[in-house]
Amino acid sequence: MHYHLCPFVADTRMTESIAELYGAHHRTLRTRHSHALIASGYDWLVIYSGNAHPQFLDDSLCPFRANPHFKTWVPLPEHQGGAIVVGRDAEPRLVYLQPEDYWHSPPADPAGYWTEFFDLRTARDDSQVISALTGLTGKVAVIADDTAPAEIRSLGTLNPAKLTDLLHFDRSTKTEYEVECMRRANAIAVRGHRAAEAAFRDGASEFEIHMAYCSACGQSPNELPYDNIIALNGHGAVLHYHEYEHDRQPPRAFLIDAGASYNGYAADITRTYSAANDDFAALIESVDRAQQEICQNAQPGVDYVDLHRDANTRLAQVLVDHKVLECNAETAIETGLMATFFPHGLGHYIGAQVHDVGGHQATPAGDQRPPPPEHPFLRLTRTLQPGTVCTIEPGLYFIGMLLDELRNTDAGKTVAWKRIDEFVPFGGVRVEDDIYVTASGNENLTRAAFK
Ligand SMILES: [Mn+2]
Repeated sequence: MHYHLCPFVADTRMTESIAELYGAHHRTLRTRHSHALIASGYDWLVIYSGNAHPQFLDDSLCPFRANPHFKTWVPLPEHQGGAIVVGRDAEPRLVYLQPEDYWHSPPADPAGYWTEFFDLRTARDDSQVISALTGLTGKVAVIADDTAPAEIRSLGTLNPAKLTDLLHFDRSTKTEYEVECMRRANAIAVRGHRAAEAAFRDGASEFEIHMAYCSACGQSPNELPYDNIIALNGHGAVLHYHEYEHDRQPPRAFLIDAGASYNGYAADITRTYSAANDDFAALIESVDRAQQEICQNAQPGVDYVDLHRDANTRLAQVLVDHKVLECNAETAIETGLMATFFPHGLGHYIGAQVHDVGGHQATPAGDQRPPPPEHPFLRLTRTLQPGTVCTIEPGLYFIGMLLDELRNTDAGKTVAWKRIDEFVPFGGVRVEDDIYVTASGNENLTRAAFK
């Protein structure tokens, strides 16, 4: 068996010009940053892109992902050592690090639709980056991680919450440019998902499926927004399964949680397949139907916590319908039984980060709305607003550790344990789409890409 390289070809449906959308995006960012600087009492903000962390006792580097604040300004998700300077009312400055180096290939000259929006300064080394950032008069804030040189971290107040809270709150409303980037990321990821399903049905190993996915997307594992979950059979019960087993197994079930990136924006998609037309296939179909109904209900003005509770009830009903539970759905909710089968949140914000910031942030000032105590893993507790992009990812799992805890409890008496034994070898089901909430409803970015 051999999986062919399938080069990524731009989709002709992607007609909307990213260049045109970028201009409006840039103006929105300038307005947001200007307001945030004034409200938090700063004159300037320095955003450092970051550097790859070195490996312990080695000169090799860990995979790099740029500061999300940096890549919302510029489509340079791999640019290291550079910075952006934003003022209250000045053209943003981009300090672009282009070292003279024969060990590594230096970044190409900055080019493209976005460059005209910046006062561009090229630096050849860290000291030139530092000089291009010094001499700012007034109060300076810096957004940087610990890979930034000390001279940059000390240019002003480091990561002041008053400023970052405002920016993080704003980021939950996506610009048209950002949504289009996520549409494209979804289109790329879907190519991978199709190739992965075909490889699964051919009996490929997890490792082979992973490689087929990356080839079809045209993205290396480091370019993907997160580590693929490629789980055959019982591995689907491990929520963050990150092994890629080389041995081929008789294909029974396949859970794949895999995304793609476009200009540093993420897609996050999960699908589950059964090899045969069996009870597990029917269970997948029921979860898929419930998931699509939940997606329909992800409307502006809807409290995401309510959406999660509703999902929990729908999933309980699926377990009743498939004769896994011998009680009704209401009882399953009351007794807390669902924490065994659906032990994670319904979803999260997505954008420049796969788990985007601000999911618990109730106000621009940074007040938090924690998840309800019975749903501690819920990453998003806000009311959906037009411009929000979030995931909807209900799941049902047969997790040995959690089932063992349930087995000898009162609630466990309402579980059909023989039925559980039948499903355990299949692992679990999760179905996940990315939803763009609009003023009038929503757009399912993932289902559109699969069409
Ligand atoms: Mn997700």
